Amino acid sequence: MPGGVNSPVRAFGGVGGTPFFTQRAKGSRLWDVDGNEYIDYVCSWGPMILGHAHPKVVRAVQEAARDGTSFGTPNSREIRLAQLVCESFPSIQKVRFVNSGTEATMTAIRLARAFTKRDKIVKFEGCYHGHADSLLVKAGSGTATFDVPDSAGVPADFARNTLTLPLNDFSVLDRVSWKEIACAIIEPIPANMGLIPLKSGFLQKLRDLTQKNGVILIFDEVISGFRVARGGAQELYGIQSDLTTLGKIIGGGLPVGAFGGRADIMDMLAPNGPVYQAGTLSGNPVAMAASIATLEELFHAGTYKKLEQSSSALCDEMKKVVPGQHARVGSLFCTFFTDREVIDQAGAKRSETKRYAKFFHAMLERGVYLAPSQFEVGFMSMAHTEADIEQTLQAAREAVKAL
Ligand code: KE4
Repeated sequence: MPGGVNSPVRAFGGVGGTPFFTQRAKGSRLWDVDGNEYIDYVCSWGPMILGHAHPKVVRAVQEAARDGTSFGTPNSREIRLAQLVCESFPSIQKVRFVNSGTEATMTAIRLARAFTKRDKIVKFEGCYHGHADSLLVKAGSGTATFDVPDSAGVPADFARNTLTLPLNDFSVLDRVSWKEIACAIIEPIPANMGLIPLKSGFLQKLRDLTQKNGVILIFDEVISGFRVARGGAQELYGIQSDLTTLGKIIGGGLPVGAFGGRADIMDMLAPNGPVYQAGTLSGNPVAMAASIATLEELFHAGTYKKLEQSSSALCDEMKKVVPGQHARVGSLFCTFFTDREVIDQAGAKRSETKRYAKFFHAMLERGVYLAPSQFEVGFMSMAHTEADIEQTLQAAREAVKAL
């Protein structure tokens, strides 16, 4: 396997050293094949908001698997999950399930291009939306310029249709020829360059400009969906997108992505309309069972309040212990190892990633697993206890002293 991994960030390239191999996980803990135990703040990059191996999820998966793991036909669990998604996100009138966040964003863009008959799309520097070709591009000079591929193998004329704008820059938004743009896709809570909340008013301005110019607004809520609120960032900020992409939590640890939104756009999708999209394992009963069990457990009253309490308990103390720029939105958090405010990717890149790497390893040695990259975020789960938080803070005090 190239790099010994099936996803690059797992190779510890951002922090150095050799990654541990996980043997099993339960609640807030991971155990590696050498028997080391860690408090886990990566939570499989977001999905494990209930904690690992939640009994209700495991039981749901076991029961579903006994009746067959994939039919390739409609099944009732798909309907139940679709109801849960549409009840959670008022902007989602129709939804389709896929197997990853990448499939979701890739298809949402195809739909927007078909609906508007425009080819150009807008994304924002530092926002990551999976590895579809149109989205693996980066800004030219940091203003609204046509872009260059960010990965080998992406044809230049692919990137030419993607405009990347700097985040939190209001004036650049006014310089875009929006009438040529099919869609703007954004993480409403940017969490792929560390955590950089949008400046107040930025999202509303983007909503207004896209509304006025017939541009489809896509909220990529693969991380924020079901994380910061039942209805994601659109519930938190009271701003609705035309299309929404979901992933991670929605699968409860199994491969599920989703995209949905306005019925007039979604009805362009095959078999109803001319936009093709398909998937052998989309909506398979075992993944659907994990999703339904996860969301039904997550939607119990008091869940988001508890997540908020444990996240603030950890982060309010971490601020006092670890020097740096601390950011938190709900149960998403991150510390930039820099003394300057971070409002965009350039600012994030000024962080001292070598110091972050030393802190990461000092915490790992003390049984705490943080994201193995300064440009990722931490995730709190319902399974993290006060004892976990106290152990984490004690490890941080020792790590800072050691460094
Ligand atoms: P997946 O294809 O990895 O399921 O989802 C892609 C994606 C889409 N949108 C957002 C906002 C995302 O954060 C992601 C995936 N996130 C990465 C890193 N945060 C997952 C970890 C990995 O790539 O291994």
